[in-house]
Amino acid sequence: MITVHHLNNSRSQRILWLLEELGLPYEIKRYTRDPVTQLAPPELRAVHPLGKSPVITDDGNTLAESGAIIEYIVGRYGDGRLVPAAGTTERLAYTYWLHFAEGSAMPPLLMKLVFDKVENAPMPFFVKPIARAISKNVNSILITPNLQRNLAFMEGTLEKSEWFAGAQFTAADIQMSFPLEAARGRAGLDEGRPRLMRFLERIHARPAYQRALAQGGPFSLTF
Ligand SMILES: N[C@@H](CCC(=O)N[C@@H](CS)C(=O)NCC(=O)O)C(=O)O
Repeated sequence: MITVHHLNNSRSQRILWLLEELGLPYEIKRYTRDPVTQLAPPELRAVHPLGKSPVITDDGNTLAESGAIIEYIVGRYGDGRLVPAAGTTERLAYTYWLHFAEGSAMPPLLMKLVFDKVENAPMPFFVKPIARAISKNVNSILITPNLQRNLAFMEGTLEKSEWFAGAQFTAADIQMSFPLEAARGRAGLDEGRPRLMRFLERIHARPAYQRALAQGGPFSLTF
């Protein structure tokens, strides 16, 4: 049986959702973020040296990295579900978006989170203007342009097809959900990108998404 090492309000929510979509049995071992730092507790490092979520254990295997976990579950237990057939253009798109989510979409979102925290962190009054100026610069030169380009690119993709890898819902959509939830929660994704907003509505309406929420606990990427 697959064990999902689940950190509350985190990327492991995607793995619960995938398992619910596939109707596979699993058990959850729960970990709670530090309420101040939001970091994972040290117990997660006993499962995998990096101590990040998600991690799964299954049949003697310990796997980290959402994309690798998704490939493992879909490849081993999916019976061809949630992945386009090999050799198709949809499969190429599937692989691309599976990697894009963590490789390209998440870095500017994470940078935004960090620099927003720097700007609002308690610090001596004479340091604040310097911290604000650095954060403003990084935001305007690096973070915002990359975020906006990524959002425009994703919006453009969903103008051409209903899901990221074509007409069918796939595990790449599950992987793409996290950066889009994060962009909605803390990086200004709004009705200016209607296709991305409809994507979020469609995934939220899926019964398996709802079942995964009930299993995983409150999920809100606004911090
Ligand atoms: N690229 C990795 C990122 C893993 C990651 O950063 N997970 C976050 C949760 S969303 C985490 O464990 N944060 C707590 C910490 O860094 O201590 C993946 O997709 O699995």
